[in-house]
Amino acid sequence: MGLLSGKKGIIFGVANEKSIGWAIAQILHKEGMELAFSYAGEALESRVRPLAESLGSRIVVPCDVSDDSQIDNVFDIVKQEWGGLDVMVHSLAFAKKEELKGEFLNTTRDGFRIALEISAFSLVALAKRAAPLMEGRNGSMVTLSYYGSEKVIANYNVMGVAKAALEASVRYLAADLGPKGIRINTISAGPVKTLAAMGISGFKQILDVVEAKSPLRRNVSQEDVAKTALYLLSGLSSGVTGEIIYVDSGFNIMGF
Ligand code: NAD
Ligand code: IMJ
Repeated sequence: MGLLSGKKGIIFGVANEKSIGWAIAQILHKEGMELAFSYAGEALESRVRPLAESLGSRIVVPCDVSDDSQIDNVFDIVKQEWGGLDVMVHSLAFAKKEELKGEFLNTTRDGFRIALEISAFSLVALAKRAAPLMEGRNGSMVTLSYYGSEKVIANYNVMGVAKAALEASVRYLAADLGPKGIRINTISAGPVKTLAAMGISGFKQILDVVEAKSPLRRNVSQEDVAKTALYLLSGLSSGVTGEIIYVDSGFNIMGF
């Protein structure tokens, strides 16, 4: 019997086999959970569907989180197929690539709106639809953040502001969802080589600094993050909500 046998979960934010969301999906599946996947656009269907099917998932639905009708459609399907939901994973972010270089001072109105809408508001929009399906089932939700929400990291720019909004949203959502028996937490992950880290100037240097300076003297893997997600999404963390759990080799605790 797995830790999650008979439970149902939905994952938002798998793009390919390197995605943090995919590592989380695999560990949840290993513990017996039945999974549904959403993908961001037609172009990603051919990547995500085979991955989902390899875990025996029957529900694979398009969902661009900037479109309320696509979000409604996902949860309509989940309700129809499963009648309820135990777990939701929000593992997505987006800012225009021009915003992820140079000075934060140059952030545009549109760049700010898009980054915050896709990367932070989407959690609120998804939680609003997931919550009614989780009532009476001790539901749990997890989202992914990064240290750039609290300290200035070169080039992270408006994504740092979006992650600050995401982390604050988790606290406010935790307060609203707690009385319904639903928990929500953030994992603040160290840098990981995924699609979201591709082409980011100075990324290799950041990996090197973590390896040299973090207490564990190594970078974290998608599997390191997934193991903490399993804890947060299972009954092992039954008393934990509204928190930020760092999976960063301890990098964030260090001063000079
Ligand atoms: P990834 O590129 O594999 O995942 C990002 C996902 O966001 C993709 O699946 C993409 O399709 C999705 N997405 C983008 N715009 C979307 C939209 N409009 N609608 C729906 N989905 C959309 O990269 P990843 O590193 O696995 O990122 C997952 C999460 O982890 C993100 O929140 C990211 O900020 C966070 N994170 C990543 C790192 C890192 O170094 N890779 C570190 C800390 C936190
Ligand atoms: C992203 C940009 C700048 C510095 C960065 C990152 N560092 C790390 C990341 C140091 C670790 C990765 N990260 C934590 C993210 O949240 C990435 C989000 C992201 C990445 C892209 C790249 C491609 C694109 N838009 C993006 N939007 C968000 O066009």
